[in-house]
Order: sequence, then structure tokens, then C-alpha cells
Amino acid sequence: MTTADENGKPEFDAIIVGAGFAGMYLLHRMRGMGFKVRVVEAATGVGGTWYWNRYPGARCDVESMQYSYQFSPELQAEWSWTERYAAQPEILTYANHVADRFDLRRDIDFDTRVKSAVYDETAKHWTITSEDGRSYTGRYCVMATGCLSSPNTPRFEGLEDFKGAVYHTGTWPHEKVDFTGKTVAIIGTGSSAIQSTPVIASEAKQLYLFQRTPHWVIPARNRPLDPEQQADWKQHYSERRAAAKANFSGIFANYNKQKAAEAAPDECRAEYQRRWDQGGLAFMGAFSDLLIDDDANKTAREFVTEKVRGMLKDKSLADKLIPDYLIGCKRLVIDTGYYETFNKPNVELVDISNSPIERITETGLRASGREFEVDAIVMATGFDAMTGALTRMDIRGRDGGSLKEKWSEGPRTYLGLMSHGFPNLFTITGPGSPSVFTNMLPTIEQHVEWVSDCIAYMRDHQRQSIEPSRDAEDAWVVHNEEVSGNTLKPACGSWYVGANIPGKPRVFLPYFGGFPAYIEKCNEVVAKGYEGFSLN
Ligand code: N01
Repeated sequence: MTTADENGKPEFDAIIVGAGFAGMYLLHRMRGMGFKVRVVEAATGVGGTWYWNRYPGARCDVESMQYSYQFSPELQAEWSWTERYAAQPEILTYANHVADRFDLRRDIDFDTRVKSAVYDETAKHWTITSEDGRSYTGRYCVMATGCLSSPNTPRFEGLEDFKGAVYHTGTWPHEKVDFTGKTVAIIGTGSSAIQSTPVIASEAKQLYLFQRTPHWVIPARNRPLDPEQQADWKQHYSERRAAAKANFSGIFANYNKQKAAEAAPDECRAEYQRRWDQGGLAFMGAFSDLLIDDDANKTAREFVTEKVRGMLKDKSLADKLIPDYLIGCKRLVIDTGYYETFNKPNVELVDISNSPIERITETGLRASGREFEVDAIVMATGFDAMTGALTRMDIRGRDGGSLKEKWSEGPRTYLGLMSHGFPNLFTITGPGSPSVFTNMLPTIEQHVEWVSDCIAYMRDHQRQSIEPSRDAEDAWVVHNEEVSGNTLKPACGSWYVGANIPGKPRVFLPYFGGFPAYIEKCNEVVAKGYEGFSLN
């Protein structure tokens, strides 16, 4: 069943999949441009990532004064944050406030998980079908499905036999999970585990943390935001937001242009110490060559190693908790009390680097030749990043071509916005865009504005379909490989290269050329009449 009229005209100008920060702003902007838009969302509410990731300790690692929309000066002026880094409930409250303030819910269908999206080449429209059989037609389809939204649950043998509770950090229950008096296993030691471990450890009788690979961790130094700081930010928002966009990460922070390789050892140390004391992701901005030169990177590793050793009572644990790979290669994690948690008597690190979890049993886990009896298992095992949310839907473009098949050797996009063979299908923060290397909110806004302006251009020029050329796409894919290949970033087994998902092709997924270069390229493409795209 399709919802197009008898002349084949689609019911909507655009169908947006996802009501996270991307889908919400796109709906608001396109509605304001006079388009008829419908959003379909799998969850029962708005907020995307912040709707699903309700695990204990969930908190953003970008400062709250920057992790917010800037498209509405009024919204920006009226909203107040309570902490330097907002916790998940506060960000979700913000998302709901935005939905109410701009009356977004009337154009969103919740509890609607998309199963397929099929392009009709003759009618030049997309038909989106939900798992419960509802269909929508739209001239355009925009996938605002997020970068880290398809949870990865490894297929541990025996998982279905386990009699206790199993949770995934990315699909956490809405009601409070009380671990008081319980024995808990957490599997994984990425951001989600590092945030939840101290909180779960404070409740549980016993916590086992199963670590395959340690992460580099820097203190967050979260604190309440005082009114003066907030007022100062609000007063200087426009210049700070502009300055942020001129930074590689889209974050307003101090990035040192000096190279560690050219700094004296005590100068290096002082710079790291300053940033360690400040806390946060800006630690990696200490020197400009940390992700380019292994020797430079080593200076940062040595500094952090010494700090971690100093925090642990059991010095033998340090060898297990300190990574043996480049700092910043996997996503840097910022923490609140992670290492200190290992000083508690009820917490044990289980090193599974050489002997993986053998199986889940009725009563717990078997690993490293030991049986662990537990009441609950927390999968902090991450996501099928950047492509998973897209390839789990059956997306069919021209001639019935499948996106999943096209991307079987790795995703291919032009600017991370569109893929050849899939006219009128856009992705917000898709693979090949800066996305996860930036502050997601300004990156989302830039994409939303580019896509909605493009659709308005199509309307104003009486065009009905847009698609990138194969040549433009190939050139962008090659450019992506070159840019990341000139750095140390692809050197370790991170989710940036799909290494966390068995069988996923090893391709560097996000664009590592920086936000300013990316914005410039997107603007240039438009200025040259949508160079690299064919408009019909
Ligand atoms: O997931 P991850 P995450 N057996 O992929 C382990 C963002 N985020 O949810 O490293 C045993 O980082 C896996 O081990 P290994 C942020 O961008 C942000 O924590 O693959 N272990 C790893 O330790 C982040 O990077 C915030 O060897 C297995 C862990 O599970 C991204 O989301 C908060 C395994 C997964 O770590 C993802 O973070 C949270 C197996 N079979 C998330 N499979 C903030 O803003 C996987 N693992 C602060």
C-alpha cells in the first residue's frame, strides 16, 4: 500500500526518519520553508541517543553550553544548564522542551520503526514502510538515524540460557534499575562502561568488569555551572559559536598550534598538566601533532600513564588498565571516578584480552577459566557505528539496488550526504561526514541547513530528483582515505574503522578533514550549482 495520490504525487515533500536532534531541527526548518513533512521515529519520544542511552552515569562529553542548538537565539537565551557536562536526563528534558516550544510532535509518528525505504524512479519518490505495515510516500527521504544508534550485542554462546537480567547501555529501561545487593557483570570498557561503572559499583554487592581492550581516559572534572559563567557564555555566544566553527572539532576550546615534537619535556608536561587539571576532551588539543607523530603521541601517553598509576592502589592493575596503543586513536573517554572505583573491595577487573568470554551460562559467565555467578549482565558493547542504522533497513534505490549491498565493502557517499544510485535520499551526519569527530549539534545544524536549502533549491528550480555522480562520490571516498591515512587515527581497532563488529569491512567511516574544511567544501559545491550532483 502506498500513500501517493492517483497521479503518483507523494503525500509528503519529505519523510524524515528519526526524531533525535537532527530530525527535530530538520522538521522545524522544512516546515518553516513551507514543506509538508512527516517524521517517523522508532521510540515513543524525541531525543534519539538521549532517549535510548539512559544507563546510570550517562552524560555528554561535550560541554553543555556548546552541546545545544544555535539556530534559535531565543531558545539559546532562555535555556539554562545546571552542570558543565549535562547528564542524560537533562539533555532529554532539553529535547522535549524543544519539541514543545516548536510544536514538533504533531508531525511525528512515534513507535514507528522503519523496515524499508524504496525509490520509485518513475514517480521520483520514496515509499517508507514501517515494521507494523504503515507506508508513507515522500519526494525526499532524509535519514536522521544517528551515528551510534544501532546497538551491538555480541552473540555470546548461551546468552538465551541466562536466568538473570540482561541490559544494553544503548537500550536501557525507562524505570530505575536497582543493583543494590546484586552481583553484576559489565562487558566492555568504552565510554558507556566507563561512565556507568562507578555508579553501578556504588550500588552493587559485587561488580565484575570484563575488559577486552583498555581505553585512554582523562578526567571530566564535571561541576555545577554557576550563573555568572552561564551569563558570560550567553553574552558571548555569537562570537564563540563562530570561533568554534573555525576549529577542527567544531568545539570552542584552546587548540595549541605548537608541536609536541618541538617542545621541551618540561613544557610538554606543563601543558598536559594544565589540560589534565581542566579536564575534558581538549586534552588532545595540547599539541598539534599528537595524532600525526607517534613520538609526539608518546609524550601524552607517558603523562597519562603516570597519572593512572598514581590513582590505583593495586599497582599491578595499572598494567591491565593502561592501553598499549596510541592515545586518541580510539575515542578518548572522559570519566568521573573510573579508576578510583578499582580501589573498592567490591570491584574486580576481569582481563579477557587473551581469553574471550567462553559462554554465558544459566547463572553467569565463563571466562579465563573461571565461572562468574551474577544476577545481571550489562552489555556496554557499543554500536554498529555510522552504517548500522542504515544497513539494518532495506533501502532500495534506482533499479532496486540495495544500499546494504552497495556498501558491503564499506560505505560510499558524496560528502556523507548522499550515495550514487539513491536519488533524493539524504543522510544527516552520514559516513564520510565529520560527524563523530565534531560537536554533533553544530554539525547536525550544518547538515540540516544544507539539505533543506538543497530541497528548497530543487523546488524553486522545478527539479524533482538529485543524485551525486559516481565520479564525485569516488573522488570523495578517495579524499577521505587520504585525509585519514595521513594521520595515526586508523591505526587501531576502533569503531571508527568498524573493527568492533565481526565481519564489518575495515574502512575509516567519518571524515577526518575537520569541520571548517568540510563546511567550505559543502558551500563550494552549492556555489558551483551543486557540483558533482545531477539535478533532474
Ligand atoms: O562503545 P565502545 P560505547 N567481548 O564501542 C567491548 C559515544 N559515547 O557504547 O575495545 C568483549 O566504545 C569493546 O572491546 P574492544 C562515544 O563516541 C559517548 O562505550 O572492541 N568485549 C569495548 O570495550 C563512544 O566512543 C558518550 O576490544 C566486547 C566496548 O565493548 C561511542 O559512543 C557516552 C565485545 C564497547 O565500547 C561508543 O561508546 C557513551 C565482545 N564480544 C558513548 N564486543 C559521552 O558523551 C565489544 N566489546 C560521554
